[in-house]
Amino acid sequence: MLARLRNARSVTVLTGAGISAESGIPTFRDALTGLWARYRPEELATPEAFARDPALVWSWYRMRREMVARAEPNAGHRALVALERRVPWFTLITQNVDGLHRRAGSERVIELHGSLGRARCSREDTRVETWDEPEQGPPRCRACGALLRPDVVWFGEVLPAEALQAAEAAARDCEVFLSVGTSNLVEPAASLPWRAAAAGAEVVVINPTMDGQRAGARIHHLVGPAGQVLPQLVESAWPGP
Ligand code: BV8
Repeated sequence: MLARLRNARSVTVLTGAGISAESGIPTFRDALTGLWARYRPEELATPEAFARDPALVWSWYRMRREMVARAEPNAGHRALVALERRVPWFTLITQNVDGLHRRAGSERVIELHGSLGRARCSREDTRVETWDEPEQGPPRCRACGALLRPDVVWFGEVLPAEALQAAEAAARDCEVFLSVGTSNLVEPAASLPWRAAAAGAEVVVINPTMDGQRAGARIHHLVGPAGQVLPQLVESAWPGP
């Protein structure tokens, strides 16, 4: 498999919550703990949940934002920064909203599902980078007074068209596609690896478990945590100077 990857010049990577697991961020489907134990993420990450109880949904995102602020990128994030600097055509597509790829130094990042670090007006859709955190419930838009909401894509919401088109093109046009730390359950991101394989790319799936992962021609599985497997793979297939 390595021979086919060695020195490939166009690489696309898709990451999911698993790449941040070794930074101490629970994955999306890890059972929520503490006061969140009684909720399922799919129930909270929806426009209906925010309409029903904006204070509850906003405090879930505030808790996650505070958790991410205490976390650091790990060796898996850093290996992708090194890879970006070693191949001429590189695209990193992430489903994650924790911003750890950019904090690690990745530049060409497509945030398919938005970012915890930003908010947007629930009426005007204008993006907001900073806000005064109220004691209770979401802050309000300084321009129109409507509630601010997290700048993420909820279940049932369409993905930003430009980001999705760029991600689909990067899956179609690459020689190698790495799928790292995702259960591949959430569409339309979940189809990207198989679109790459159908277009002729070598696909490498990196995950400690291969439950639910597809097999097939040109699809290779590397079983293990991203923080260990990714640095080894990058150094073997795209050795540094
Ligand atoms: C849409 C932001 C049009 C919010 C998220 C087609 C078929 C079926 C369903 C649908 C479909 N089209 C649309 C849907 C509905 C829905 C969907 O896919 N539902 C699923 C549950 C079936 N999709 C949508 O609604 C999307 N919108 O398509 O609009 C439309 C709308 C309605 C109907 C039709 C069309 C919007 C989806 C975006 C949702 N927002 N996040 C927030 O974060 O709060 S998705 C959320 O799940 C996160 O972003 C997360 O990244 C993502 C995917 O989860 P994973 O990242 O894979 O995380 P998970 O916990 O599942 O897995 C972790 C993996 O890591 C595991 O495999 C584990 O083994 C591994 N791991 C653990 N440790 C490590 C590790 N790997 C490596 N190293 C380790 N150390």
